[in-house]
Amino acid sequence: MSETAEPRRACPSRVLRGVAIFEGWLTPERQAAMISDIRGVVAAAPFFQPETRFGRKMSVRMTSAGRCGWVSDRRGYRYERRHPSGAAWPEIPAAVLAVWAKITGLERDPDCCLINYYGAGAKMGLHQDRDEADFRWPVLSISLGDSALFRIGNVERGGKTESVWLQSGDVLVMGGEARLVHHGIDRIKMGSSALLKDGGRLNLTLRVVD
Ligand SMILES: O=C(O)CCC(=O)C(=O)O
Ligand SMILES: [Mn+2]
Repeated sequence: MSETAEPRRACPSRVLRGVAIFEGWLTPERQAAMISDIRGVVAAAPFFQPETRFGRKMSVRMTSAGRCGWVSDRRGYRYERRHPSGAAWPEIPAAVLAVWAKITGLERDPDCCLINYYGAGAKMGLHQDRDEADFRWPVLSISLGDSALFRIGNVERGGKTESVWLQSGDVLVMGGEARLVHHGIDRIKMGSSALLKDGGRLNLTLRVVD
């Protein structure tokens, strides 16, 4: 029997501009269990509303789990070892790490699970994820709750873009050639899912940071 060094990765149901989408990866039961895990994280590390370096409030609310968390304020974007309250970030829930391991096939766990909450009117402009040290590691994101219109551009700035609706339970991976692709969330279809009691969307973004 031959051994291969290639990790065993799962197969996406759709690939758009190199971005792999695993539609309906999480069953409704696993989504509900994950929401309760995330409630535990948020109880220890409450959501905060980040500001850009120019002092503009972002429309999403954020918190993190893991060895470090992503923050943004007038000092700029960066990873920090502690929540703005000074508390350590809670651990990344095991069920979230299991999605990373199964889909990426990697043995190394991510350092950060950024948790974004989108309420009515929240969105995220086109950007690249580039605050990490090594872009050979993929970025994996999980969608929970109301559907979101995800826009995918190019690695370079500008050019044509394409959009896809992400539904609750979908998982998306930006890796390889698509690791530095520009992406953003244009809008949320409020009320499209009953998963979150008060509506809106949670996005969990897993990254290896250093
Ligand atoms: O909400 C999403 O699906 C994307 C979030 C994102 O791109 C980020 O936090 O960097
Ligand atoms: Mn991003």
